[in-house]
Amino acid sequence: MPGITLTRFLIDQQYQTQAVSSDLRLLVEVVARAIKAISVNVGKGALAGVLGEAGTGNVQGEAQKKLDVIANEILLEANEWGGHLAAMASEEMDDPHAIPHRYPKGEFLLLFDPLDGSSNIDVNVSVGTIFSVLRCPDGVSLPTEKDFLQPGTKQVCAGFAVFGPSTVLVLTLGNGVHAFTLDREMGSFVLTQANIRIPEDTQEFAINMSNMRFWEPPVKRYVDELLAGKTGVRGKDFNMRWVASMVADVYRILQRGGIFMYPRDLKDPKKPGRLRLMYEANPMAFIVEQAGGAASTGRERILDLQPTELHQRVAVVLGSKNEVERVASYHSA
Ligand code: AFP
Repeated sequence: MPGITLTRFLIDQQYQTQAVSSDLRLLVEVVARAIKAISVNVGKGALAGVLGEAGTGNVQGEAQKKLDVIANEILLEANEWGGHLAAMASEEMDDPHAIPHRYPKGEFLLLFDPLDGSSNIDVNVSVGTIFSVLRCPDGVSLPTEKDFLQPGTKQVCAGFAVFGPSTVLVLTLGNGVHAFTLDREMGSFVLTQANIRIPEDTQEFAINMSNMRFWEPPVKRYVDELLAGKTGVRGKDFNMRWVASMVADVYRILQRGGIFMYPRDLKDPKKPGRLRLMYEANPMAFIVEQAGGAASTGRERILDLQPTELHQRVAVVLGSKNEVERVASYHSA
């Protein structure tokens, strides 16, 4: 029995729920096709000369990798002619990308981190793509930055791809989280997990320990308790993972539970965190909550935040519900 392809799944969703319009279905199909193209480029690695620096910088002031630029271009080109978008925004671009006048426009705003985990590209560790979908405000034909500044609760769809041993697309349309694995021979994504649930408890945490001296006291307390293991107040041992590709850490948490933390730290007091709210934290928070987990800054629910800037950063604590709630309780203690 052939597996259910992404196309079949989306058509089923469209007829079963009103949440998936034909334009939203088209959007997901187009993004999935772009993700396949990015996967091909990532998979070629050194053979295609796509490793290393691009020699340019992005709005974050970070040196861009060649694959950052390639992935960004693939997503822009794939999405600008289909008539499903009003505009796009990317980690790699200062300002929103308007749909060229020669193309029809649609009702959605697409935001993405085209290649998450760039620092892992040259060492052949899993990287990925993260995307978020909002509705364009009514009556806005030329969206500007302010039209993107909607809280995460307004997302109609979110997803990410992990380019690992297999290429997996994780998707939520607001009614559960589902994973699709790329069948490279057929060239199609096939449903491999439906209605993923994150265990409410865990014994695995993910954080960049090298920042320990910069953490705020509630985070320091929480991690010290994990490290104390069964000899401490938690009464059980914990394991640690840190891939430095959020897509890989979140995918693992969807599979077996865990807590991922990139908390506010004092390394750069001007920055409230490292990760970007609009195209990293919000889509991942939507997915994690849809899978029964929780996503907080430590002080408030990520999805409730009212954005003030397109590229603003935020502290992130997400994953197994009971652990995220414990961290939040330490912040309010
Ligand atoms: P890059 O895309 O610049 O590699 O950043 C990846 C990331 O945004 C996220 O995917 C990781 O969880 C986190 O940063 C890794 O941060 P550190 O390099 O400080 O560990």
